[in-house]
Amino acid sequence: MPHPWPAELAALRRRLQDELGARFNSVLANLYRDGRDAMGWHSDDELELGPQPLIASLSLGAPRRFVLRRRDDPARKLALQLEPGSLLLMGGSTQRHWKHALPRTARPVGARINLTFRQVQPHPRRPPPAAAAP
Ligand SMILES: O=C(O)CCC(=O)C(=O)O
Repeated sequence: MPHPWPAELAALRRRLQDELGARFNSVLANLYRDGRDAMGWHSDDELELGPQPLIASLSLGAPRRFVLRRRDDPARKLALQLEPGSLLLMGGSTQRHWKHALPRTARPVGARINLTFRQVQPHPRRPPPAAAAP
């Protein structure tokens, strides 16, 4: 259920839009209370995000490790430490080719909030079905 933009989030959105020259009409907030809260492997590849979504991911609170792995070769991995105040941009075909996750950690870590700004298309078009062979 969509909510109106609170003033603080609206201000952040304006700043991101100005800096990045992009539009965002939704923000998803994740709260990780401690190292036991985590996000499993996934791609943000929902139809309503379009084929090449730009996702602007702002980290607040405790630093956490963020990992990516290729969908076609899961042994190919990248790891980033997301520091408080950092902005991670995922654009182009990142979601098509990579999955990402925020793993659990046994280290004692405090709470973290992650805000991901996205542009959701209200009436996404499905790609046309592949043409049948003659
Ligand atoms: O908390 C993070 O940095 C990851 C969040 C995430 O993967 C998502 O919202 O899709």
